Amino acid sequence: MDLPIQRTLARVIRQDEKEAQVATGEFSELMLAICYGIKVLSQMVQTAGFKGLYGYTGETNASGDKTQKLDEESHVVLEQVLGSAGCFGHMVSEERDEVLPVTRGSKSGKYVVAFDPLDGSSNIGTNIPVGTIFIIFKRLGIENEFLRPASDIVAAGYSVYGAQTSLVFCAGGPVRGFTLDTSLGEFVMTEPDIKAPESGNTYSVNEGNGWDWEANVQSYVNSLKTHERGKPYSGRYVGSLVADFDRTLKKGGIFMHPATKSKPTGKLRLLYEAMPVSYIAEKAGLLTSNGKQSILSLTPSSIHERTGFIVGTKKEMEWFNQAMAS
Ligand code: AHM
Ligand code: MG
Repeated sequence: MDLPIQRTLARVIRQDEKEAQVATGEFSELMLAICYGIKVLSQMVQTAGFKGLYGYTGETNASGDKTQKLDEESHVVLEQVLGSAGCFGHMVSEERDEVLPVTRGSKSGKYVVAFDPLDGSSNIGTNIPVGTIFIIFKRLGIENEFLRPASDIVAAGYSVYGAQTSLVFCAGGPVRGFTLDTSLGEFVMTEPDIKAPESGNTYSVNEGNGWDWEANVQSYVNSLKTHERGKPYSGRYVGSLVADFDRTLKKGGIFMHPATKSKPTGKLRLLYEAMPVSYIAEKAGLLTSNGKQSILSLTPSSIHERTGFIVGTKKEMEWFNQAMAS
């Protein structure tokens, strides 16, 4: 019997930190705190139906979306778990307008974290995957702690609460994939070094917005659905970034949530949605874009800034970039 103690999350994180020769133990603490929060959220998502956690709170969040009870509860869990971990000096959440100071920790945290506590809100209550996204920077003690270039990212990751709870993260080294063993409450590494394929056969976009796309986006998507580029692509769209991204990472193809004529700044949030998944994407060999340039070449100018977001395997992204240039 293969008992995977060497592949439990705590072991992998500590080993990675040792190998990176920056072993202060602090980074391990921080990742373990995030993973604990993700386990709590996984349990919460699974039991939300009979705990009365579906429905709206009556409030609107920083991005102008109607807040659902599960969005709010997920924020509260992460604020509490990460705030008391002692690693984080400040936090940003999709569910709060302002940067959150951390007052609970006993030490002054050396890192800052931004997160989308529950991504895919429109799918809550329908048994379709949702997830959590996070991005971590070193704390500099400057005023705009979160308006930083991608070169400052220390780690980023996301979880998917679906048929299984999975966690994918990268802390500068390989992109690691873990699966939650619910019987033990332990994340076990199932993919030590995720590498995206070079191409795929699915395209993923909310076609309900097609009327509002720029002409070059329209003709690019049409080209994937016809024989123009070979065999027509299959459509796959979940409507939860974490799930659509996870499929693109592992099976290839292209996912798009482009800016539109009526929403030229796009929908997804740069700091805690597009940037963290782009960090993982580019480490695993995918390419990203906001429609003009790569996501990792952008620096957020405000914490809730929106962006068009396109990510995909090399072949499909080269075609996309050619279509945008024409
Ligand atoms: P959320 O953070 O409020 O859940 O919004 C982000 C979500 C993403 O998960 C997903 O890619 C996108 O919104 C779907 O948008 P749409 O419903 O417009 O297709
Ligand atoms: Mg989101």
